Amino acid sequence: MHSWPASEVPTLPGQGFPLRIHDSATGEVREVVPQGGTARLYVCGITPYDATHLGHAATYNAFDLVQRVWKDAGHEVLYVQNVTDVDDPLLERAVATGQDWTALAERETALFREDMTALRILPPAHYIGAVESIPWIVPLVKKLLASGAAYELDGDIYFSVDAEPRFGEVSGLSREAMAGIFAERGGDPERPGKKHPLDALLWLAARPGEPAWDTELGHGRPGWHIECVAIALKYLGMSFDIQGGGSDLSFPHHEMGASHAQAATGDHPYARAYVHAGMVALDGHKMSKSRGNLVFVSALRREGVDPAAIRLALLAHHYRSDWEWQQADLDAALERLARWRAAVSRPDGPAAEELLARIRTAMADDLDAPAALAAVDAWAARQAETGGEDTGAPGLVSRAVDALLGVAL
Ligand code: 5CA
Ligand code: ZN
Repeated sequence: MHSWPASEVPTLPGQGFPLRIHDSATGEVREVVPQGGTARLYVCGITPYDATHLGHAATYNAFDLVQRVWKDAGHEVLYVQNVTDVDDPLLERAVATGQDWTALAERETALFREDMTALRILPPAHYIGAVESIPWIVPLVKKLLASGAAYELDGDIYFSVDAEPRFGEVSGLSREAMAGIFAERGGDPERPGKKHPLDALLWLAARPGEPAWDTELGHGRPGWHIECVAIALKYLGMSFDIQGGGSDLSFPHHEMGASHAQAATGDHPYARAYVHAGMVALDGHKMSKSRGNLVFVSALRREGVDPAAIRLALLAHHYRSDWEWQQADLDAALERLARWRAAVSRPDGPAAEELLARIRTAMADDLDAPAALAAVDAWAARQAETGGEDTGAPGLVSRAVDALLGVAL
């Protein structure tokens, strides 16, 4: 499916630093230096049954920063994202609201693109739906069946977690901890006949009233994890640099994805780093479509809120922290935006180059956006005092804030 338009990324003098980022698999912040110039990034996309909320926006903002740091360090970025345009929650919402599931998915995906464009989130080069990826899913599942890593149960096909000795390396969870959250996150540990309670669905035989496709695996539809694996392997191949998403995807989704891919290819690792953004909450609970405690990006935009302020509100929290959205976040961001805009309307002054270095240092250090914001704040305060001294290189700060933080001043 089509992606969304890219906002231009201004070029900056000199070069940024290599990205150091937290990898869930090792639990460490370490350098992830793309091999061969092109950085390869896969970020899990939305399940389009509801509009983009601020939790989604925070997660996509985090991985947008990854792209910006890599570009600034001189890398090309090959970025791929999926749309889970057929899955249980989408089908359930369509039935509950009397809508056609394809129309629902198309409408919400279109709204997501608009929100991403407004927030200046750089688009993926390949934006791929689950339905589109069925032709690549089928041979992958066949391969897993042939090698004994998958098995059939009443027409459905499961991945056998015992087939991949490294199962558990992404999330680092114990089997007990996994058992506790598997069911909450789409798993079916209780189903009789499974070889292991944690085995995950690769293929679902057609259920009455649900969409299904005729394939060599029978009449049915794909499971969730294999969708992302098929898309990532098609466009990025094994050992791509970063598999990204919110922390709720660490297990089972990214754990299963790594195991599916490693079992299917015999190669390791699936991704060189697994990076997870924190959860944004509202009223004491993680914002979630199922709970309905949501603030929509599109609703804020309709109220006339400048998307640059929404983005600044997100940037004020470190991408790995869990935090709760408050109106005060937006008020502070609007005030900061006004302050920065006033500051860049004057000549940059001699401290602009130093500020660029400080933003670069902060962002390359596990995407420390709050530190970058503090550096710009300090510079803006000095501007307000000195009135800005004309050093003949205007616009560096606004270009740096745009290129590295995605905020247009
Ligand atoms: N389609 C799957 C991934 S393949 C999915 O998880 N879709 S989603 O619409 O539920 O979430 C899309 C992305 O937003 C995921 O990376 C998810 O981790 C992230 N996300 C969901 N809720 C929140 C939240 N409250 N805070 C931060 N990120 C969130
Ligand atoms: Zn995914």
